[in-house]
Amino acid sequence: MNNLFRFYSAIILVITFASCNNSTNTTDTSEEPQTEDSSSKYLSQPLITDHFTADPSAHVFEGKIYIYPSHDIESDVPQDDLGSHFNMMDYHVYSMDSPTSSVVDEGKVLGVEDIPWAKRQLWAPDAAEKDGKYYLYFPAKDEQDIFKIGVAVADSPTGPFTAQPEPIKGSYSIDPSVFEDTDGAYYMYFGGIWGGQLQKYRDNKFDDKGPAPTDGIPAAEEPALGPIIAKMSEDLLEFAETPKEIQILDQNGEPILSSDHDRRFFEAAWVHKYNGKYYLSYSTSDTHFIAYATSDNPYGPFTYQGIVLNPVEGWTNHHSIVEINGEWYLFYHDTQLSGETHLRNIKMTPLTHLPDGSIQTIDPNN
Ligand code: FUB
Repeated sequence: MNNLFRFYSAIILVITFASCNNSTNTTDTSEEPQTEDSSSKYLSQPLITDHFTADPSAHVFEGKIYIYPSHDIESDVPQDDLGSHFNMMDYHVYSMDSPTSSVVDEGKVLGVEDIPWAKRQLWAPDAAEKDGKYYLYFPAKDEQDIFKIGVAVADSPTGPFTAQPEPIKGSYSIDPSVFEDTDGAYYMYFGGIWGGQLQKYRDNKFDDKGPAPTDGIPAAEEPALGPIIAKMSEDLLEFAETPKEIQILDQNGEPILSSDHDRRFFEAAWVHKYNGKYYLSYSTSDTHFIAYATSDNPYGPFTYQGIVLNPVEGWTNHHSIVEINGEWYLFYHDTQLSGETHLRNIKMTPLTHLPDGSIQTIDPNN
Protein backbone atom coordinates (compact mmCIF):
# COMPACT_ATOMS: atom_id res chain seq x y z
CA MET A 1 0.00 0.00 0.00
CA ASN A 2 2.82 2.38 0.94
CA ASN A 3 4.68 1.79 -2.32
CA LEU A 4 1.50 2.37 -4.28
CA PHE A 5 0.86 5.54 -2.34
CA ARG A 6 4.41 6.77 -2.93
CA PHE A 7 4.00 6.08 -6.65
CA TYR A 8 0.83 8.16 -6.71
CA SER A 9 2.52 10.88 -4.64
CA ALA A 10 5.29 11.12 -7.24
CA ILE A 11 2.66 11.47 -9.98
CA ILE A 12 0.88 14.15 -7.98
CA LEU A 13 4.16 16.03 -7.61
CA VAL A 14 4.81 15.96 -11.36
CA ILE A 15 1.24 17.02 -12.14
CA THR A 16 1.37 19.78 -9.54
CA PHE A 17 4.59 21.16 -11.00
CA ALA A 18 3.13 20.97 -14.49
CA SER A 19 -0.01 22.79 -13.44
CA CYS A 20 1.64 25.60 -11.44
CA ASN A 21 1.08 28.11 -14.22
CA ASN A 22 -2.62 27.26 -14.32
CA SER A 23 -3.20 28.13 -10.66
CA THR A 24 -6.37 30.15 -10.09
CA ASN A 25 -4.19 32.81 -8.47
CA THR A 26 -1.05 34.48 -9.65
CA THR A 27 1.96 33.37 -7.63
CA ASP A 28 4.31 35.84 -6.00
CA THR A 29 7.68 34.58 -7.21
CA SER A 30 9.45 35.93 -4.11
CA GLU A 31 7.85 33.15 -2.10
CA GLU A 32 8.37 30.34 -4.55
CA PRO A 33 10.23 27.32 -3.26
CA GLN A 34 13.80 27.44 -4.49
CA THR A 35 14.54 23.79 -4.82
CA GLU A 36 12.75 20.48 -4.90
CA ASP A 37 14.26 17.51 -3.14
CA SER A 38 12.29 14.41 -4.01
CA SER A 39 14.87 12.04 -2.59
CA SER A 40 13.59 8.74 -1.34
CA LYS A 41 14.40 9.68 2.24
CA TYR A 42 10.86 11.05 2.63
CA LEU A 43 7.81 8.86 3.13
CA SER A 44 5.70 11.11 0.89
CA GLN A 45 6.14 14.09 -1.37
CA PRO A 46 4.81 17.67 -1.05
CA LEU A 47 1.22 18.12 -2.19
CA ILE A 48 1.78 21.75 -3.16
CA THR A 49 4.95 23.16 -4.63
CA ASP A 50 4.13 26.67 -5.84
CA HIS A 51 3.36 28.06 -2.38
CA PHE A 52 4.67 27.15 1.03
CA THR A 53 1.91 25.55 3.08
CA ALA A 54 1.66 24.16 6.62
CA ASP A 55 -0.72 23.01 9.37
CA PRO A 56 -3.09 21.20 6.97
CA SER A 57 -6.66 20.80 8.23
CA ALA A 58 -8.34 18.40 5.82
CA HIS A 59 -12.06 17.71 5.52
CA VAL A 60 -14.45 15.94 3.19
CA PHE A 61 -17.25 18.31 2.21
CA GLU A 62 -19.84 17.32 -0.41
CA GLY A 63 -17.79 14.22 -1.25
CA LYS A 64 -14.64 16.17 -2.07
CA ILE A 65 -11.41 16.70 -0.10
CA TYR A 66 -10.68 20.28 1.01
CA ILE A 67 -7.46 21.32 2.70
CA TYR A 68 -7.24 24.47 4.82
CA PRO A 69 -3.54 25.11 5.50
CA SER A 70 -1.47 28.01 6.75
CA HIS A 71 0.16 29.92 3.90
CA ASP A 72 3.82 30.34 4.84
CA ILE A 73 5.73 33.29 3.41
CA GLU A 74 9.16 34.87 3.70
CA SER A 75 8.55 38.28 5.24
CA ASP A 76 12.07 38.90 6.55
CA VAL A 77 10.90 39.09 10.18
CA PRO A 78 13.84 37.72 12.21
CA GLN A 79 13.44 34.31 13.79
CA ASP A 80 12.73 34.23 17.53
CA ASP A 81 11.26 31.88 20.16
CA LEU A 82 7.84 33.51 19.80
CA GLY A 83 7.60 32.42 16.17
CA SER A 84 7.50 36.01 14.89
CA HIS A 85 8.98 34.77 11.61
CA PHE A 86 5.75 32.83 11.04
CA ASN A 87 4.29 36.03 9.67
CA MET A 88 1.50 34.73 7.45
CA MET A 89 -0.90 37.13 5.76
CA ASP A 90 -3.64 35.07 4.10
CA TYR A 91 -5.25 31.71 3.49
CA HIS A 92 -5.72 29.64 0.34
CA VAL A 93 -8.02 26.62 0.09
CA TYR A 94 -7.01 23.50 -1.84
CA SER A 95 -9.20 20.69 -3.15
CA MET A 96 -8.70 17.11 -4.34
CA ASP A 97 -11.24 14.81 -5.98
CA SER A 98 -9.66 11.77 -4.32
CA PRO A 99 -6.54 10.94 -2.27
CA THR A 100 -4.62 10.16 -5.46
CA SER A 101 -5.79 13.01 -7.67
CA SER A 102 -4.02 16.31 -8.28
CA VAL A 103 -4.38 19.22 -5.89
CA VAL A 104 -6.24 22.31 -7.07
CA ASP A 105 -5.47 25.73 -5.61
CA GLU A 106 -8.91 27.31 -5.16
CA GLY A 107 -7.22 30.66 -4.58
CA LYS A 108 -6.97 33.14 -1.75
CA VAL A 109 -10.06 33.05 0.44
CA LEU A 110 -9.20 35.44 3.28
CA GLY A 111 -6.47 38.01 3.97
CA VAL A 112 -5.43 39.86 7.10
CA GLU A 113 -6.70 43.04 5.45
CA ASP A 114 -10.21 41.51 5.42
CA ILE A 115 -10.29 40.90 9.19
CA PRO A 116 -11.25 44.10 11.06
CA TRP A 117 -9.65 43.12 14.38
CA ALA A 118 -6.52 41.31 13.18
CA LYS A 119 -3.08 42.83 12.83
CA ARG A 120 -0.78 39.98 11.86
CA GLN A 121 0.22 36.32 11.94
CA LEU A 122 -2.59 34.26 10.49
CA TRP A 123 -1.60 30.89 11.99
CA ALA A 124 -3.09 27.40 11.70
CA PRO A 125 -6.77 27.43 10.62
CA ASP A 126 -9.56 24.89 10.49
CA ALA A 127 -12.97 24.70 8.80
CA ALA A 128 -16.40 23.28 9.54
CA GLU A 129 -19.67 22.86 7.65
CA LYS A 130 -23.22 23.13 8.95
CA ASP A 131 -26.47 23.38 6.98
CA GLY A 132 -24.67 24.32 3.77
CA LYS A 133 -22.62 27.12 5.32
CA TYR A 134 -18.85 26.93 5.75
CA TYR A 135 -16.88 28.34 8.66
CA LEU A 136 -13.18 29.14 8.61
CA TYR A 137 -11.64 29.39 12.09
CA PHE A 138 -8.28 31.10 12.43
CA PRO A 139 -5.95 32.60 15.04
CA ALA A 140 -4.43 36.05 14.56
CA LYS A 141 -2.76 38.69 16.71
CA ASP A 142 -4.84 41.76 17.49
CA GLU A 143 -3.59 45.34 17.83
CA GLN A 144 -2.21 44.50 21.31
CA ASP A 145 -0.28 41.51 19.92
CA ILE A 146 -2.57 39.09 21.72
CA PHE A 147 -3.69 35.98 19.84
CA LYS A 148 -7.46 35.62 19.49
CA ILE A 149 -9.52 33.23 17.36
CA GLY A 150 -11.75 34.51 14.60
CA VAL A 151 -14.35 32.99 12.32
CA ALA A 152 -15.26 33.79 8.74
CA VAL A 153 -18.31 32.48 6.88
CA ALA A 154 -18.93 31.41 3.27
CA ASP A 155 -21.57 29.68 1.16
CA SER A 156 -18.99 27.38 -0.40
CA PRO A 157 -16.02 25.38 0.96
CA THR A 158 -13.83 27.46 -1.32
CA GLY A 159 -15.04 30.80 0.01
CA PRO A 160 -14.65 33.68 -0.30
CA PHE A 161 -15.01 33.90 3.47
CA THR A 162 -16.35 36.98 5.23
CA ALA A 163 -14.81 37.58 8.65
CA GLN A 164 -16.94 38.42 11.65
CA PRO A 165 -16.12 41.94 12.90
CA GLU A 166 -14.79 40.73 16.26
CA PRO A 167 -12.90 37.63 17.41
CA ILE A 168 -14.91 34.88 19.12
CA LYS A 169 -15.77 36.19 22.56
CA GLY A 170 -13.69 34.44 25.23
CA SER A 171 -11.23 33.00 22.69
CA TYR A 172 -7.47 33.16 23.08
CA SER A 173 -4.25 31.46 21.97
CA ILE A 174 -3.93 29.54 18.68
CA ASP A 175 -4.63 26.42 16.64
CA PRO A 176 -8.42 26.12 16.62
CA SER A 177 -9.79 22.83 15.37
CA VAL A 178 -13.51 22.21 15.25
CA PHE A 179 -14.78 18.67 15.65
CA GLU A 180 -18.32 17.68 14.64
CA ASP A 181 -19.52 14.89 16.90
CA THR A 182 -21.82 12.11 15.71
CA ASP A 183 -24.71 13.65 17.70
CA GLY A 184 -24.40 16.93 15.75
CA ALA A 185 -22.61 18.92 18.47
CA TYR A 186 -19.54 20.93 17.45
CA TYR A 187 -16.57 21.51 19.76
CA MET A 188 -13.57 23.76 19.33
CA TYR A 189 -10.23 22.55 20.67
CA PHE A 190 -7.52 25.18 20.82
CA GLY A 191 -4.32 26.39 22.45
CA GLY A 192 -0.58 26.40 21.98
CA ILE A 193 2.26 27.33 24.30
CA TRP A 194 5.33 29.59 23.85
CA GLY A 195 4.50 31.88 20.89
CA GLY A 196 0.91 30.64 21.05
CA GLN A 197 0.52 32.35 24.47
CA LEU A 198 -1.53 29.61 26.19
CA GLN A 199 0.85 29.67 29.18
CA LYS A 200 -0.26 33.23 29.91
CA TYR A 201 -3.79 32.06 30.81
CA ARG A 202 -5.32 30.36 33.85
CA ASP A 203 -9.07 29.74 34.04
CA ASN A 204 -9.46 31.66 30.78
CA LYS A 205 -7.94 34.83 32.26
CA PHE A 206 -4.89 36.53 30.82
CA ASP A 207 -2.07 36.90 33.32
CA ASP A 208 1.18 38.06 31.76
CA LYS A 209 3.71 36.37 34.00
CA GLY A 210 6.95 37.86 32.73
CA PRO A 211 9.35 37.33 29.89
CA ALA A 212 8.06 35.21 27.04
CA PRO A 213 8.08 32.50 25.85
CA THR A 214 8.30 30.44 29.06
CA ASP A 215 6.29 32.82 31.26
CA GLY A 216 3.56 30.90 33.03
CA ILE A 217 4.66 27.40 32.03
CA PRO A 218 4.01 25.13 35.04
CA ALA A 219 7.03 23.92 37.03
CA ALA A 220 8.53 20.56 36.05
CA GLU A 221 6.64 18.50 38.66
CA GLU A 222 3.27 20.14 38.00
CA PRO A 223 0.68 18.88 35.49
CA ALA A 224 1.37 20.14 31.99
CA LEU A 225 -1.01 22.63 30.42
CA GLY A 226 -3.74 20.97 28.39
CA PRO A 227 -5.59 22.09 25.29
CA ILE A 228 -8.84 24.00 25.78
CA ILE A 229 -12.30 22.85 24.69
CA ALA A 230 -15.51 24.81 24.19
CA LYS A 231 -18.81 23.65 22.73
CA MET A 232 -19.88 25.87 19.84
CA SER A 233 -23.17 27.76 19.64
CA GLU A 234 -25.86 26.57 17.20
CA ASP A 235 -24.74 29.18 14.62
CA LEU A 236 -21.07 28.12 15.06
CA LEU A 237 -20.05 31.76 15.56
CA GLU A 238 -19.58 31.78 19.35
CA PHE A 239 -18.70 29.56 22.28
CA ALA A 240 -21.82 28.13 23.90
CA GLU A 241 -20.03 27.68 27.23
CA THR A 242 -17.04 28.76 29.25
CA PRO A 243 -13.94 27.07 27.79
CA LYS A 244 -12.43 24.27 29.90
CA GLU A 245 -8.93 22.83 30.09
CA ILE A 246 -8.56 19.19 29.02
CA GLN A 247 -6.62 16.78 31.22
CA ILE A 248 -4.21 14.33 29.60
CA LEU A 249 -3.36 11.41 31.89
CA ASP A 250 -0.83 8.60 31.73
CA GLN A 251 -1.83 4.92 31.80
CA ASN A 252 -1.92 5.05 35.64
CA GLY A 253 -4.43 7.88 35.64
CA GLU A 254 -1.83 10.45 36.71
CA PRO A 255 -1.58 13.79 34.89
CA ILE A 256 1.20 14.07 32.32
CA LEU A 257 3.72 16.44 33.90
CA SER A 258 5.19 19.64 32.56
CA SER A 259 8.68 18.05 32.45
CA ASP A 260 7.42 15.16 30.29
CA HIS A 261 8.35 16.79 26.99
CA ASP A 262 7.83 13.65 24.90
CA ARG A 263 4.20 13.29 25.97
CA ARG A 264 2.88 16.64 27.09
CA PHE A 265 0.69 18.91 24.99
CA PHE A 266 2.31 21.81 23.16
CA GLU A 267 -0.01 22.81 20.27
CA ALA A 268 -1.99 21.52 17.25
CA ALA A 269 -4.88 19.70 18.98
CA TRP A 270 -7.03 17.63 16.63
CA VAL A 271 -9.89 15.26 17.51
CA HIS A 272 -11.31 12.43 15.45
CA LYS A 273 -13.70 9.67 16.47
CA TYR A 274 -13.06 6.02 15.70
CA ASN A 275 -15.19 3.08 16.87
CA GLY A 276 -16.98 5.35 19.35
CA LYS A 277 -13.78 6.63 21.00
CA TYR A 278 -12.46 10.18 20.89
CA TYR A 279 -8.85 10.45 19.75
CA LEU A 280 -7.06 13.67 20.73
CA SER A 281 -3.83 14.07 18.80
CA TYR A 282 -1.44 16.95 19.36
CA SER A 283 2.07 18.17 18.82
CA THR A 284 4.65 17.92 21.58
CA SER A 285 6.60 20.36 19.40
CA ASP A 286 9.89 20.99 21.21
CA THR A 287 10.28 17.20 21.04
CA HIS A 288 8.44 17.20 17.70
CA PHE A 289 6.08 14.22 18.07
CA ILE A 290 2.42 14.02 17.12
CA ALA A 291 1.14 12.10 20.14
CA TYR A 292 -2.37 10.84 20.84
CA ALA A 293 -4.63 10.12 23.78
CA THR A 294 -8.11 8.60 23.90
CA SER A 295 -11.32 9.12 25.86
CA ASP A 296 -14.99 8.13 25.94
CA ASN A 297 -15.92 11.79 26.27
CA PRO A 298 -15.08 14.79 24.06
CA TYR A 299 -14.14 16.73 27.22
CA GLY A 300 -11.77 14.01 28.41
CA PRO A 301 -9.92 13.22 30.52
CA PHE A 302 -7.83 11.67 27.76
CA THR A 303 -5.36 8.86 28.38
CA TYR A 304 -2.03 8.98 26.57
CA GLN A 305 -1.62 6.10 24.12
CA GLY A 306 1.40 6.71 21.93
CA ILE A 307 2.77 8.39 18.83
CA VAL A 308 0.97 9.03 15.56
CA LEU A 309 3.87 10.69 13.75
CA ASN A 310 7.57 10.78 14.55
CA PRO A 311 9.41 14.09 14.22
CA VAL A 312 9.37 15.66 10.76
CA GLU A 313 12.09 17.76 9.20
CA GLY A 314 11.64 21.29 10.60
CA TRP A 315 10.83 22.53 14.09
CA THR A 316 7.02 22.39 14.04
CA ASN A 317 4.80 19.36 13.70
CA HIS A 318 1.10 19.88 12.92
CA HIS A 319 -1.41 17.55 11.33
CA SER A 320 -5.01 16.49 10.76
CA ILE A 321 -6.58 13.03 10.60
CA VAL A 322 -9.52 12.45 8.28
CA GLU A 323 -11.57 9.54 6.94
CA ILE A 324 -11.93 9.50 3.16
CA ASN A 325 -14.13 6.83 1.59
CA GLY A 326 -13.63 4.49 4.55
CA GLU A 327 -9.83 4.91 4.67
CA TRP A 328 -7.97 7.11 7.14
CA TYR A 329 -5.29 9.62 6.22
CA LEU A 330 -2.81 11.79 8.04
CA PHE A 331 -2.12 15.24 6.63
CA TYR A 332 1.08 16.83 7.95
CA HIS A 333 3.94 19.06 6.89
CA ASP A 334 7.71 19.21 6.82
CA THR A 335 10.34 21.50 5.30
CA GLN A 336 11.49 19.30 2.42
CA LEU A 337 11.27 22.04 -0.22
CA SER A 338 12.97 24.89 1.65
CA GLY A 339 14.96 23.55 4.58
CA GLU A 340 13.61 26.59 6.48
CA THR A 341 11.57 26.22 9.66
CA HIS A 342 8.96 28.77 8.61
CA LEU A 343 8.63 27.73 4.94
CA ARG A 344 6.86 24.40 5.07
CA ASN A 345 5.08 22.08 2.63
CA ILE A 346 2.08 19.88 3.31
CA LYS A 347 1.91 16.14 2.69
CA MET A 348 -0.45 13.23 3.23
CA THR A 349 -0.12 9.53 3.92
CA PRO A 350 -2.46 6.66 4.90
CA LEU A 351 -3.03 6.13 8.64
CA THR A 352 -3.86 2.76 10.19
CA HIS A 353 -5.98 2.01 13.26
CA LEU A 354 -4.85 -1.41 14.47
CA PRO A 355 -7.43 -3.98 15.66
CA ASP A 356 -6.81 -3.04 19.33
CA GLY A 357 -7.70 0.60 18.55
CA SER A 358 -4.14 1.88 18.67
CA ILE A 359 -2.70 3.93 15.82
CA GLN A 360 0.27 2.56 13.91
CA THR A 361 3.13 5.06 14.31
CA ILE A 362 4.13 6.75 11.07
CA ASP A 363 7.74 7.58 10.33
CA PRO A 364 7.87 10.56 7.95
CA ASN A 365 11.34 9.63 6.74
CA ASN A 366 12.37 6.31 5.25
O1 FUB B 1 1.97 27.84 11.55
C1 FUB B 1 2.20 28.59 12.71
C2 FUB B 1 2.25 27.73 13.91
O2 FUB B 1 3.27 26.76 13.77
C3 FUB B 1 1.01 26.90 14.12
O3 FUB B 1 -0.07 27.61 14.61
C4 FUB B 1 1.57 25.88 15.02
O4 FUB B 1 0.76 24.79 15.24
C5 FUB B 1 2.87 25.54 14.33
O5 FUB B 1 2.68 24.63 13.29
